[in-house]
Amino acid sequence: MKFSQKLDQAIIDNNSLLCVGLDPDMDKIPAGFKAEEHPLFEFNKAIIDATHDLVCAYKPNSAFYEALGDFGVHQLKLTVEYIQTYHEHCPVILDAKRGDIDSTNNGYSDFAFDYLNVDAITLQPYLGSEALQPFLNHSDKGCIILCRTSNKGAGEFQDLVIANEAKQSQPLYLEVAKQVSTSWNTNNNCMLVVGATYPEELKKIREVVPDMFFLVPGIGTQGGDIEATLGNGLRKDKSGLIISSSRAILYASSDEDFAEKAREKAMATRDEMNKYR
Ligand code: OMP
Repeated sequence: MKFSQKLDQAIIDNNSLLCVGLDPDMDKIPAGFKAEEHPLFEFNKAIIDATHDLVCAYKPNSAFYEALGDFGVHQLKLTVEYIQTYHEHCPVILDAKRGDIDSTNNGYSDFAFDYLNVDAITLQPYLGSEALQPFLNHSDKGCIILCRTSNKGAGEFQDLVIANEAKQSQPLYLEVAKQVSTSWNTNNNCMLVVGATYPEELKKIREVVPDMFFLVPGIGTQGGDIEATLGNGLRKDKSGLIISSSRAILYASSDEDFAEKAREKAMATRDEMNKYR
């Protein structure tokens, strides 16, 4: 099934726009896991089992697995396999923010789509659409392009005012939004990353891109506001957002009740989102 269909179905089935970020950190997971053969995987498994009926997607960030070398990457693979075997309805987004010249991107896309078999990947747009073709050509997979990121320094380049081909001036992030939503999206498989920490920018992007899905990280630990995110980012059909939270859910408790508390936090977050839909 195409990523976009799987996503739409999960949103309906679980009545949820919440994506749980699977960013496990050996220093933060409960101490009991450290003796396990696959500690990150076992922790993820408990989180997935506790939340699979509350989410529209899972988003493992590759960094947390790569940090541990092949030991970590193996557990990323086990995590994706687990979701696809036991909770097949949940799409998996690999957060890797890849982007290089096209021949190198072949390697990155083989890793994500053939080896891991994820449904979507995050990408950075700096090298342009020509370079990203190895990802964009996968019409069944989601290509989620950084547009306005959630970090404090996001504006350093993204806010620079540039003149486009028609000699109109606008911030770089809006030009990215326009280009991705039109010329990059010939396979109808592109989405944008827009941080919840910048609701005004989110509103502007939604104005120029009324139909596209946005992946919105930054609620929870980074302080993004759920009401403003929904108010400024929802599409007319009350969908169009994948709102992601990692630490606030994964580490809702550091004790033995961590999975129960993660479920409570995920449910409260999903329900708060639905209040504003
Ligand atoms: P929490 O702050 O713990 O919810 O984690 C946020 C997750 O979203 C991390 O995996 C980040 O790498 C990712 N992220 C951002 O925080 N900001 C962005 O602008 C983009 C992403 C992302 O692409 O998901």
